[in-house]
Formats: sequence, C-alpha cells, structure tokens
Amino acid sequence: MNAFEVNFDGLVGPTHNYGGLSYGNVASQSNSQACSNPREAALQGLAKMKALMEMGFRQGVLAPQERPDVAALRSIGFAGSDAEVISRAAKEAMPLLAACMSASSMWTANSCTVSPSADTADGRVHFTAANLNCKFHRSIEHPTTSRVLGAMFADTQHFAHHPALPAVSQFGDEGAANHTRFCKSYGEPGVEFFVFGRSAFDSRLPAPQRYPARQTLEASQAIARLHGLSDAGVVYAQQTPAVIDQGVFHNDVIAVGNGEVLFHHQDAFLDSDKVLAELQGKLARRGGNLRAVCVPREAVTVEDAVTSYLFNSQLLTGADGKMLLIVPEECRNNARVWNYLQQLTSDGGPIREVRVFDLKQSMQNGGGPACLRLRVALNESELAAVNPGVIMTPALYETLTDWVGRHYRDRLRDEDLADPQLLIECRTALDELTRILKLGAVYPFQLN
Ligand code: SUG
Repeated sequence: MNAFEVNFDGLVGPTHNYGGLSYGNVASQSNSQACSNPREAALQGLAKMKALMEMGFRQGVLAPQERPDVAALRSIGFAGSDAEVISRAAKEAMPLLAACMSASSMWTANSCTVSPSADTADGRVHFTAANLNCKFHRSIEHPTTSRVLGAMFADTQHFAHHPALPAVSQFGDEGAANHTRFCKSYGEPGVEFFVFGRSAFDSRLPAPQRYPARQTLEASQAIARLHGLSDAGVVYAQQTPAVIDQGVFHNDVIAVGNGEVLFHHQDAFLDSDKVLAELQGKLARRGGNLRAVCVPREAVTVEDAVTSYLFNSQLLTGADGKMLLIVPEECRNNARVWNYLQQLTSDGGPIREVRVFDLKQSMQNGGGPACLRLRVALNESELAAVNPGVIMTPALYETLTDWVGRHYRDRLRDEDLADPQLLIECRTALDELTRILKLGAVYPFQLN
C-alpha cells in the first residue's frame, strides 16, 4: 500500500509574542520584549503550508491552543473572574502571565513523537504527547495537544494515543524535535533515531554546563517502549553537550533526516562515527542505505547553524524522488551558509533544490520551518481515516487566511498581554476555528 509523509503545520495563535521565555534558545532570549505581529506570523505560516501543498506535498494543519491559559494561572494561585486573574497576574508576576499567554504550541515538532504503523508492534500509528517540562510555558501544552490530536486522529483502529510521560525532569520530552525516522520508503519498517541531551540516571554520560538539555535518554526509551518499537528499529544517540551550550536546544537545530538521508553538522552527535555506523547497519537490515551528508565546521560553524537555522529545514522527497530543502530566509542572509547550500545542490548528492521562506515572526522565537511542522507517515487507509477538516486545501487556505484577517492583531507588546479584551478575542477566534477544522470541543473554555 502507498504511504506518504504528511506535514501538519502549527497554525500560529493570536497571542504570538516575544516573552523571552526559553533560556538556552538564543533567539527567544535576544528578542525578548520585542513587538510581535501575530497576524503576520500566522500568514507567514499559512503561506508555507500553501506553497508546499501547491508543490504536491500532503499538508495538514494543527490548531493553536487556548491562550491566555486562565486555568494554569488559577492553578498557581491567581483567583477571581477570568479578567481579575489576568490583571492580578499582570500586576504581581508578569513573567507568569507571559508564560500563560505564549503561542508556543505553534512549534508542532514539539507536540508529540509519532511512530508510523510499519514500525509498531500492533500495526497502528502511535502518538505520545510531549510533556515539554523543561519550560513552564510549554509544560502546559500537552493536555490540549492530546485533545487536538485525538480529534484529528480519532480512529482507534489505526491510531493509538499515549498521554505525556511523567512530568519530572528525568522524563523531559520535547517530542519529534529530537526524533527522526529513516526508511527506504515510508510504508516499510524503518529505523527511528532518538537523540537525547542527557541521561537522568546514567551519571557516566556527559551533560551540558551552561544551558539545559531538554530531552533525556530515559524519555526516549519510554516512548520506544510505549510505541512497541523493536530494538532492530531503534538507535539512540547523544547530542554533543558543547553544542547545547552554544544554543542547540533541540537536535533539529543541528540535524534533519528523511528517507535514507541524514543531513547533519559535524558536531551534532557524540561518538558520531559509531552512531552513523549503527544507523547504517540497522537501516541496511531494513533494506535501506543510509546517506549521511555531513556539514564540516570549516564550512558552517555551530554559531552559523544556530543563527541561520540551516538544519531546522524541511527535507522533503519530491514526486521525482529528488530531495528538496525548505530553509528560512536567514540562511540566505548568511554568506557561508548560502555558499554551502549552492555547493550542496550542485554536487550531485541527494539534496537537489533549496526553497527559501520568510518565517521571521517565528524565527525570532527560535522556530524555523522544521519546528513548525509535525511529520506523520501514513498509508492510504490511515490517511483516509484522518479528520478531513485538518487537511489543507485551497479552500481551507482561503478560509483560514480570512479568519486570521478578522481575528488577529498586528502588534502585541508586553503591556497588551494584560488586556482582558485579548482573552475574549482569542476565545471568539478559537471557537470559530474548531468549527472550521471540525475538531469539536477541544479547548478548556468549550469544555467547562
Ligand atoms: O521551545 N520557543 C520555542 C521554540 C521551539 C522550537 N522548536 C524546535 N526546535 N523544534 C522553545 O524554545 C519562545 C517563546 C518566547 O520566548 O516567547 C519559545 O518557546
């Protein structure tokens, strides 16, 4: 049966702002308190979805979350009416209000980890919502993520959903941002590659000194168990701790893979040769042939990778079997990176084409093309079982563009976050969105 990769992009929510909430994510820290433009952010994301759809890729959309998260503010002691909760938080603890306002669920690569049915013991597609417990503003995402995923992939014959792992740092899990799947073709058993930043229990493994390592080995192992993956189809690798300390807060800031290709920086993994040999061996036993494209540090430094987001690109297989890299505009603005890309696409290797997108609103918070999408490999009958309301079409693109135009502000600053009107605007917009995407009731304000 035919199988495909479907990219589900996060629709940027109406409260997109620069809260400076992610220590260790250089862009988030350096753009803290800048004025954001939620409308432009959402339109930039939609433009990418439309372009990929027009190029013939299967494209879906993942709904944003209810923000401000009034329930989260109540859980930490702010009381009264919804408006009072917000104004008290604004007066007493602005960083907590900012956290409960963040539109960070737009980076759907962090929403969950997905294992396609060809890899799992029960032959279903498995999803584990990410607990994202390294950052408060992200740790509040997973209950709604689970409800939204449940509404998109509801058919229990094809889809299995696991709740987030225990909410402690030993099981820190950031979803698909640290997970890549290699395969000969999407419908055949592949090798799932889990990259972790530290181990919670094995003190022999090194850890970064400056910035947090968000993903643990133990979280990755738990997901492999939950999804019923076989040892023959799994490889674990540790990220080089020094690159985390330079701002590589997820593996997808320094490597991307698709099909048989791994595009990675020379400094991405500890014991790189061993990791590549294990991947090569396991993929070969699945009938595939790993093609690792290693970018040397002489050509592109880790700092270049962090500022340009070269590796936070989408690596896609076109209808002709050739690979295409979707990169952010920031890659064109870095001469070393841009030169490297010219060379890469002309040297006869697997990556033949580069397409550039303006995603500046998201990039300023450390979210590039790859962060904005969740990859789900599906065969034809699984694709037919997905809620059709979330599959991108020209008509849905028009509807969502119009919806953004009617509901989103074009500037948002710190002081605007305290505006009680923003809560009303967001709920009105999201209520309409659940009807557009045919999700049913998924938001707390719809459930109470
Ligand atoms: O978790 N930024 C996100 C960016 C996530 C990028 N995702 C991947 N690489 N897959 C994060 O650090 C910043 C929010 C703020 O500062 O307002 C933020 O959450």
